[in-house]
Amino acid sequence: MNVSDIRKQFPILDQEVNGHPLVYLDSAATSQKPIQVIEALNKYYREYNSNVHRGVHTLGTMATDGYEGAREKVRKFINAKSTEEIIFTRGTTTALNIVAASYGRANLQPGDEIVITYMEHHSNIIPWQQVAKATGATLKYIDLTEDHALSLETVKETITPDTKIVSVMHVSNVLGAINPVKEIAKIAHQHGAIMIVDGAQSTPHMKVDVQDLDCDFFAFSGHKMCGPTGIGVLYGKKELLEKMEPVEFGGEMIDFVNLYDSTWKELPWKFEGGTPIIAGAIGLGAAIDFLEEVGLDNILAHEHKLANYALDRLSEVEGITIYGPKERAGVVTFNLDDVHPHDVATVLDAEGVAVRAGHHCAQPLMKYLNVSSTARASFYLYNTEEEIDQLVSSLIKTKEYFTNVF
Ligand code: 7TS
Repeated sequence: MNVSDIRKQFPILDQEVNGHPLVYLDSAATSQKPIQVIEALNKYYREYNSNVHRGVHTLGTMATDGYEGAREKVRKFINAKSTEEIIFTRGTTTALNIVAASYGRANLQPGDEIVITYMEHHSNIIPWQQVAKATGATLKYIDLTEDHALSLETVKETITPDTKIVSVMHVSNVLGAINPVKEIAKIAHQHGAIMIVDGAQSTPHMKVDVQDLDCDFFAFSGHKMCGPTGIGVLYGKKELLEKMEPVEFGGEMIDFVNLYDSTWKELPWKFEGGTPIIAGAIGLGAAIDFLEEVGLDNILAHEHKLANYALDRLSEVEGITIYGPKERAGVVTFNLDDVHPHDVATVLDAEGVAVRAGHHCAQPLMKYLNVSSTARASFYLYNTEEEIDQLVSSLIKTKEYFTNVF
């Protein structure tokens, strides 16, 4: 993989921020977009913008082909059996909310358990809190190991015959931990529970095969994998989706509408009420083409190298605490002694280095780690070791600045 060729395909990277070359280390929040994706959106709006599934006119047919063609690209990308199992949503958050609101409310009752982990993103916590409150089910957390990973022993201790739903992130957006979701799915199924995977941080970086994982639902966002904002995917096994009620009602998702009741379209459209996210889906299709051309195995290997390099180099910074396991995806979360993470991010920004500071939408994890917030550098296929060197030298400056001034 030639990173300098890849960088040329991301026009946004070629700029200065605050008088320094931009070092973008915030791809876990959202990735940058290659020309191919920008061009696909441009082409759609310039040449065949139209609504889908209704008109018989030429542009309408082209838009429908683009939208449904993107669904097939997604199906292949995650190796689902059928496009009936691919529902376009606004993102991971919406996808997880659909499962909680539809499957959760219909299948849970008092005494049932929902099992998640302490490292989850808010979008894989709050929908379950809400469904637990509505149904009387109990929400339980799988504990973490000393180095902030999951152990299958603890998973086995937490999941019981009362567990009906297990929902776990594939890769942590804070710790970089890569969770053994295939093994967890096996344990969930042995207890008669379903397995949901939050794939927001895995699909951009590694090959995902939903049949191999044998998960029942899998959620992800386009904007973290070189695609546009506002598009994401809910994969669900057909036999489960068929039994579920839609959560949004209106145009597009109906078959017949009578005065007092209506019937729904077949899968996947019954879950896609209203004019769908046409441009977003077409952009996501272009992002998938791009990622497959580069090769997900190459992307993973590159990020693995960057993560190891970053762990080595960052450990040279005096007073740094790094969170998460050694074996990790391209995410490094840290704190510098006595310097607030927002101050770290502000000083780094003055040097052109973009990192995220805050609770990373994981307040229960922050509490677990006994911190209020952290700084986080996250890497993608376009990042380089030189950028990590820049991060480290800017951090050393930050540390010196705050040691001298305060
Ligand atoms: N799950 C995980 C693991 C995430 O990292 C995120 C977003 C989401 C769900 C929600 O995705 P959305 O596209 O629906 O918003 N994570 C982050 C982050 O780490 N920084 O900003 C957004």
